[in-house]
Amino acid sequence: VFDKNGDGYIDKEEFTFCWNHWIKVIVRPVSAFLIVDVQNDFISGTLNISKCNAQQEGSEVVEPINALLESVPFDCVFYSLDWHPPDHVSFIDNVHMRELDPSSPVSADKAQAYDTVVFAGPPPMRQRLWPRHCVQDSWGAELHKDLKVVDSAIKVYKGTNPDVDSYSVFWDNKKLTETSLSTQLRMRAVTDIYICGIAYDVCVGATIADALAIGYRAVLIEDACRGVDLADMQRTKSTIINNNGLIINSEDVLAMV
Ligand code: VGL
Ligand code: ZN
Repeated sequence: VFDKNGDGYIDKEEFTFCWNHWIKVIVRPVSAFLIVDVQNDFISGTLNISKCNAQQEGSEVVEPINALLESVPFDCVFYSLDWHPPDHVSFIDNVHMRELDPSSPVSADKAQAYDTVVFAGPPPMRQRLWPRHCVQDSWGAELHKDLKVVDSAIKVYKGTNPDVDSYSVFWDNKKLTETSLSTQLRMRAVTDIYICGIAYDVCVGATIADALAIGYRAVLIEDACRGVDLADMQRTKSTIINNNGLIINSEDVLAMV
């Protein structure tokens, strides 16, 4: 690599040139673009993240995601959907359906949305409670109407087990069951996963953590993410960096084309 300024760094233009004409040819990366949970309930429905602590506007992810889908030749494109049955364990209005463990910090009668409780085991299970959201086949579970869905889209449904929540698109929170994602990625020999969507500090964060643990080159497209809680988003970012994930913006991906 050239380092034409002689300062020990190569600039973005040089890197893009090297990547396209040389590095990519040798390394032969296979890319997947994974768009996490860009669903109505998180944007303008029952779990509207603009009403949460970070007060972020979920619909703002649509524009950068559509721009990437239009210009970047990803080898495959995945859309995950939070897809809960009506009796799902994460819904605040279902908290009386299951027994709580004595160690639960809040009782069922006092529990409110966004509290964390502990359900009885074995083993006891910590669970954050959310408003009822993304119920299977409801409007709230649909992808945002302006999100481009490519012809080759591969949809991955998660959170379908009533008794276990599922933040990562790879695994449920107890690691009992894998979604179809890993098999699909292996079938296509994917090496690099570009991840974005909602919520940065919940499902996006859990998914990129699993991708890195499995050994993928994982890239978070930060300007195409919106989150629930600013402190949690900062923690998610640090975890990604500490585990050798990359954090970039959509314009950086567009500049690689
Ligand atoms: C999510 C809370 C509950 C997410 C899903 O997609 O980030 N957050 N269920
Ligand atoms: Zn959910």
